[in-house]
Amino acid sequence: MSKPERNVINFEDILKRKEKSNVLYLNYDNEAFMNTGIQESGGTPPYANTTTGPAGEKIPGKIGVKQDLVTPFAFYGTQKLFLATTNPAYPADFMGKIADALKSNGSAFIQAYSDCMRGWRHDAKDALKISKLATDCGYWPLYTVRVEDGMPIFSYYRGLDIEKDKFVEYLNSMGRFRHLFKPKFLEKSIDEIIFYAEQRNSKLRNLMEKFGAEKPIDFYKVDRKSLEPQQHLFPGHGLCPGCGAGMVLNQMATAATAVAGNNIIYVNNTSCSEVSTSKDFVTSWRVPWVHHLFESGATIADAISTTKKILKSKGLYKKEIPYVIHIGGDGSTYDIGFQFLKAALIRTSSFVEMNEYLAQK
Ligand SMILES: Cc1ncc(C[n+]2csc(CCOP(=O)(O)OP(=O)(O)O)c2C)c(N)n1
Repeated sequence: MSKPERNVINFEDILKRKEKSNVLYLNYDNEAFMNTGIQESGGTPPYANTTTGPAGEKIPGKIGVKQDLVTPFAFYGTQKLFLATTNPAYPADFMGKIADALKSNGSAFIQAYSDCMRGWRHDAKDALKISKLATDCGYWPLYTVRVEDGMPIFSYYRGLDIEKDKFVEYLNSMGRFRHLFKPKFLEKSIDEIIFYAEQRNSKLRNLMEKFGAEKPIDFYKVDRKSLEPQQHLFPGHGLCPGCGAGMVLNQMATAATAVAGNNIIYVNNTSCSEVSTSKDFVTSWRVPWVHHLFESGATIADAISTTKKILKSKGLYKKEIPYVIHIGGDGSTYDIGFQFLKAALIRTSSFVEMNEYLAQK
């Protein structure tokens, strides 16, 4: 079989594109409702220990699967959509995808792996090592779906192969899975977690075969030394040391600064990223930022973007339409805010695009 071809995407070339997203919805997935005390969410992996699904004699942690959030969005019939998974341990891929998403018409949804040393129970210094292992062992594959004229096109960067030794090392590196290793080695439970990841990856491979891009491997080329430091957040924040959400926000803002300068508005659901950047009425944000409800931030992001376009089409708004990024944790994305997110995503990647007055031209 011939080697799959690489689609090399230069960061500089993305910046030159005329296209522009309506809203980029960014989920940072730390796999539980963290800021309220590590409660299980739809993003929690099987057998992980949380405060609402505590591992003990009765149950071995979460009973249930980690839901697939990204691929179903490809089949809602939207017209123009950019979907991707990212991991801040792979910054070129991460920042390339943020820029690509912001510079694609329609809307975008990105799900970012987001380590949580407190909730996952490991030392802060291990955050990056664990994040990298997540993709390298096949737990967190990095892939992209570009919906063009209603049809999904799948591509990937890495992480589609399960490496069993690395997978076991990954699980063993976090206290949330310690009960699978001590006092007894629960091989069957560990194998089950790996089996669910294998199933998910095999579904992805099938989708790539059916709906694959001509050059299936996306490779973002980013000259990181030439990138300006991000301008959207002040250095101070109240996140935990080594917090994955901090890495996510930093890389997101670096790419977004390169694309948008300061012409950007952020909407932030209640979450760690929100409470830690708006402490005691002092905001860490240097650009317009709106905190909205846990459930309805996505609707607000859509409303801001669409309202600006309506005003512009009526000649009542003279400036350039701002970029809009909506940020939510997994609790608000998988669970409580899901219906709002789904509806906003479909509106901004279908109805807005089908409206000749509002579509990005
Ligand atoms: C409807 C509703 N239910 C519960 C809450 C309380 N609450 C605020 S943030 C939060 C957890 C958020 O979890 P997640 O979205 O995963 O973000 P993280 O804290 O992990 O960053 C909860 C339960 C709320 N604000 N609104």
